[in-house]
Amino acid sequence: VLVTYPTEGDNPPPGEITIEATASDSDGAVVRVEFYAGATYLGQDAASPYACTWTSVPDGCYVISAKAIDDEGAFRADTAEVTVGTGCGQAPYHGVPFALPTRIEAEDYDAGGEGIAYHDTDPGNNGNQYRTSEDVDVQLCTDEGGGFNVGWLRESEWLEYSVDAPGAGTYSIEVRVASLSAGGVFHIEFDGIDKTGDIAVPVTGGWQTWTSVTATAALAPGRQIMRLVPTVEGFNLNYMDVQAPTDVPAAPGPSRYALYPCAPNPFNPSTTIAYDLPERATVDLVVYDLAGRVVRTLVAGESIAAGRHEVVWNGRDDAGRDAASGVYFCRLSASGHTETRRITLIR
Ligand SMILES: [Ca+2]
Ligand SMILES: [Ca+2]
Ligand SMILES: [Ca+2]
Repeated sequence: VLVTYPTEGDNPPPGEITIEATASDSDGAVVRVEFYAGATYLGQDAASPYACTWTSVPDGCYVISAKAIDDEGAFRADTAEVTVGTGCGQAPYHGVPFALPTRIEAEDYDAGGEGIAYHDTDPGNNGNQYRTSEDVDVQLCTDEGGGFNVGWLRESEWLEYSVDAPGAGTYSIEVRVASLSAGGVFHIEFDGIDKTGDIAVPVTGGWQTWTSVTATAALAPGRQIMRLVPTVEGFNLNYMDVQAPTDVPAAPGPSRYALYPCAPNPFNPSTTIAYDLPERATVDLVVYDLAGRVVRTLVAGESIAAGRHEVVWNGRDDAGRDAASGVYFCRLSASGHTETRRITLIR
């Protein structure tokens, strides 16, 4: 059995689609052909030419299959991946965004097609390599590591890549380029903002004579779209090596002294006491009983750096004995600031 329409790479408009298939059986007869979109049964046909009308098909990406069943109940199936209308939109080529830092191969631009994941000025792939049903021009690459590169990059074209930055920071990007005689200029946008400024490509003397140019981009954390934009044509593009940021900003520290409620509370056998210091301070953290007697000294006059700190109280006194069930007070004293929290120990 063979799906004859639509076939792999076809792009029918949404609405009504008549799926066609041919089928034959060398030692018997084809009883019927069943048609599916993914796991959804669409219909069947008992006579050649085998066809099935699929109605009200929305834009999307589908795996269409035809299953031929013979007079002995045996079956064979054929499938075709089909994009209907605008397809399923922009998506990472490998299914998940590039997790930075990583190498992004130029030819692994997002799926989704012309005007969505890329813009290319001439139909078809001039290099006829790798993604041959799309318009981005990809050819074999003889740079170290081989693979493919994007060529025939024209002004006004662009390529998009879904990326995921683990944190904010200034990322260094090393871009692998080659240029026979003209050089060129490009920049890289993230979520629509030019983050690199113009990057000049030097003349390397050959379309497969490669060099690296480096730029930096201050990125926000999270998933975003990276877009490479040639503004002066004349170069080939192999990959973008995005490197880990060297200036990861420190998380902002606490702005004031604070002693947080112990957790858990009530507790048994232990509870965690957290406190904030906005600056380095001399800290005392002491547990008292209801009569005001010291039960346990957790921190005794230590100089402690700014930040969030945690101390665990295991319910024992300074002599290592289990404290009795009851209510206790935990007091933080740090550079003149004091704060007290109530804790209940249940035996
Ligand atoms: Ca093209
Ligand atoms: Ca092109
Ligand atoms: Ca490449």
